[in-house]
Amino acid sequence: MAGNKPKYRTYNHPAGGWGAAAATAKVLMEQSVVGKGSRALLSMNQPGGFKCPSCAFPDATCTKKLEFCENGAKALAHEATKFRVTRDFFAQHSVTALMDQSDYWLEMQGRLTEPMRYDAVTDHYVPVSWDDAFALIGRHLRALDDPNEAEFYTSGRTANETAFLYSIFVREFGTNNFPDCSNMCHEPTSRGLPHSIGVGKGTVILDDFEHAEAIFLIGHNAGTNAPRMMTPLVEARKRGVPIVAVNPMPERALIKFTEPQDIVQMATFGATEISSEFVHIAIGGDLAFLKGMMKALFEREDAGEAVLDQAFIAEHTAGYAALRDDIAGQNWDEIVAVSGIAEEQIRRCAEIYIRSNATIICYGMGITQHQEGSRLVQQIANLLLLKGNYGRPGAGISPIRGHSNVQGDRTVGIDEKPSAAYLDKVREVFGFEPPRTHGHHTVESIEAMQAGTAKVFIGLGGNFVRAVPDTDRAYAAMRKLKLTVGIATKLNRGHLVHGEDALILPVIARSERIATAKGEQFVTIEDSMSNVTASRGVLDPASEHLLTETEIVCRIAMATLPESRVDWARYIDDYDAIRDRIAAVYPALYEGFSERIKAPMGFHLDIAPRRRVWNTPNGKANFLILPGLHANAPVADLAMLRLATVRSHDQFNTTIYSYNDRYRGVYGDRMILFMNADDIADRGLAAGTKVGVETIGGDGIARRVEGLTIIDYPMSRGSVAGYYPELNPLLPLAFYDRISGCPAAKSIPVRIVASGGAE
Ligand SMILES: Nc1nc2c(c(=O)[nH]1)N[C@H]1C(S)=C(S)[C@@H](COP(=O)(O)OP(=O)(O)OC[C@H]3O[C@@H](n4cnc5c(=O)[nH]c(N)nc54)[C@H](O)[C@@H]3O)O[C@H]1N2
Ligand SMILES: Nc1nc2c(c(=O)[nH]1)N[C@H]1C(S)=C(S)[C@@H](COP(=O)(O)OP(=O)(O)OC[C@H]3O[C@@H](n4cnc5c(=O)[nH]c(N)nc54)[C@H](O)[C@@H]3O)O[C@H]1N2
Ligand SMILES: [Mo]
Repeated sequence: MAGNKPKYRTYNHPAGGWGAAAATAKVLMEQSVVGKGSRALLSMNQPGGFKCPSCAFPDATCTKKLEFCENGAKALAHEATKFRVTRDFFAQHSVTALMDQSDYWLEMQGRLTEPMRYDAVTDHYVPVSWDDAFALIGRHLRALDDPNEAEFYTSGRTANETAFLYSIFVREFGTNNFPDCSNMCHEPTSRGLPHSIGVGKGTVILDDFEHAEAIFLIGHNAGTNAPRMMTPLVEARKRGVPIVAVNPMPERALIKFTEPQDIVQMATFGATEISSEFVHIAIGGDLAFLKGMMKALFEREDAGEAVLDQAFIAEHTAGYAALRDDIAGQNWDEIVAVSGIAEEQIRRCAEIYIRSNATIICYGMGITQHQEGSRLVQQIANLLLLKGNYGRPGAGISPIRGHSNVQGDRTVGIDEKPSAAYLDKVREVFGFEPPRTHGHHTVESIEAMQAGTAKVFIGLGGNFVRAVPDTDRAYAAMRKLKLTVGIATKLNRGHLVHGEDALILPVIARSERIATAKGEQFVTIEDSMSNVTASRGVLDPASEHLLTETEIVCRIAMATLPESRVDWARYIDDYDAIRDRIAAVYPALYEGFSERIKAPMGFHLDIAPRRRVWNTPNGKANFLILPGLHANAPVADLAMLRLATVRSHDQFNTTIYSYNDRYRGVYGDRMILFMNADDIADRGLAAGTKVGVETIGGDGIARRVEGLTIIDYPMSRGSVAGYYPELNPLLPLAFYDRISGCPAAKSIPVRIVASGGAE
């Protein structure tokens, strides 16, 4: 535990401001990189520099002043840290002993420095040469009866060049098993939206925020998870643009924000009010809320007002009548009961939407991580279609993605369900026959491990076992494997919950220089708004023994496929050659890649709906229906609460930077249950009490987390929240969206139990 006695208090200040500046200075000091880190920060998101390793929100360099982001600085400081995990460290600590340490402690040990192999006799990781490590992987993979017995995970920090080669290697090896962090994240966007508008990506660009007349923020916490987004939001508010925030937690930055860049605001302790309308939704209530808004629109249209864009609907869409019938079948009482929002407020939100000629709807994990995540995303698409909010400045749908290159990885081939057209292209460009049967997403890969049909797991970045649902069962599944490989910058739990053989392969990080026989190389990434930009590290690698992710992928391929058709050795050194292959496989998007990437701001990938072109089977944008008002299976249990697992202000996914969550007023503790005062009182409980939480899973498996301190917090009624990944043991693996495979990490039905046992 990081220090002092836990404290919980209300945070009354605006988000951002001096608190953010102080937090940045603190993290640079903690990681002992004040000089180095500050210099590197000056190159972050600047032309000729590297892209921030934190979130995927675009930046507006060149046109705007230096962007300041506290959480980008934390990600960088932890990457540039002076601390090191060496062979001596592994000699000192057995794997069993390391398992007893917290995720925070593991992270704080610093950067991995050389390849390590698990030695079962001593239960320690021991040094291994790179050649031996690759040979071991090659041996395991070649020994499999079927290539589908291997699972190839990718986390979204991997750059386009590496991800592309990885996807080619895995397909030449013979499988489409690509569990991916995106499977747990914005997969409902990638799989749900194409049915609606023909593309699984957002349709807005940063400029659109300057033309929007209304902005909706549904189920995401921008101040913490996409802080650079606060700049366009503050600017929009200053122009008087209404902002509607829909969230079960009144997140601080959605209420009030001080821009650290704004010298006057900083000096005067001023702040901008962010949301003009805060919709305190019940967890899982968004479907009812969205349908309520649509109902209000239809009622006004029926009353003779021209609130919908009928010309757009007639020319561009299909399914309007069916949507209208579905919405007509919902009644206001139920909409109010399920959403937890008064009819009057829903109508007010509809009014904001009606008056706006250009609306952007942004959304995050509060929408996607439900059992019907994909179809929820489609309801947002419906609402926008009703007023023609595509292909017009200031309007569109804007998923706020997670990892900095999670969208790019998908674009360049990390896809367990590849299209036939893409596979044909791979065959044409590389000359091998890629497998046609679809592979595993994240949940299916765990099922395969449980069933014993998966034997090898390779993790290109990330912390798979900590990120997935049903922690206890995931650990057991992982331990059945013959080989686990973690390609990583930092030690994490995924390296400790391992197979019979295990390797840790340390890599050069985003902020570090890549020098090859062909000179200095750069990589590219695609942000949340489909901009492709170059990223050039500026720091020296954390250790002389590190390899680039690209070299690791190429050498695994060379060790596994001696007869390969692909010129792996060439790609180790020459990233332009990789980009040429990307352009050959994706000519429509990436034609002339190596030239176009030379522009200081990179280039934008075509998003057809911006031109009102719909790449759907019927050539139209489609209104799609999710019947009823519930995006989750209903549960008949009066004691039930709906749980959302969320990120604190001091973590990056499974990486814990500290035990504080400043904007929510929590210091020194992560074993927390945020709960509404009335829900606490109803159960005869009190704030500060330690309780257990148990999932109402319906499958006879007891899932329980003990020792959570109740915090009296302005949650919506019936909704509770706590931190990811500590609460992942409560998430049943079977609760996932069937369209996308995305596990539900929100809206988990739970009940409170006295710590230690009975109700
Ligand atoms: N600093 C930092 N930045 C990050 C990350 C990080 O961990 N740290 N992670 C990155 C990644 S991979 C991702 S995917 C993004 C995640 O960014 P977010 O999408 O903001 O993710 P969460 O922290 O899960 O927060 C979800 C929000 O949804 C709300 N919510 C919960 N349930 C519901 C619901 O039923 N309805 C509605 N309307 N809202 C709900 C919660 O109160 C919370 O405000 O951030 C990325 N950026
Ligand atoms: N309960 C619950 N579970 C969730 C979520 C939730 O909201 N609630 N969110 C889900 C979401 S949105 C996501 S995206 C996943 C995240 O799942 P992952 O992407 O698997 O997890 P991370 O914590 O981002 O991975 C951190 C590790 O990545 C490695 N790493 C960091 N930088 C690099 C690099 O440059 N190269 C390489 N090779 N490795 C690097 C480090 O070793 C670090 O320990 O978790 C999901 N799980
Ligand atoms: Mo994510």
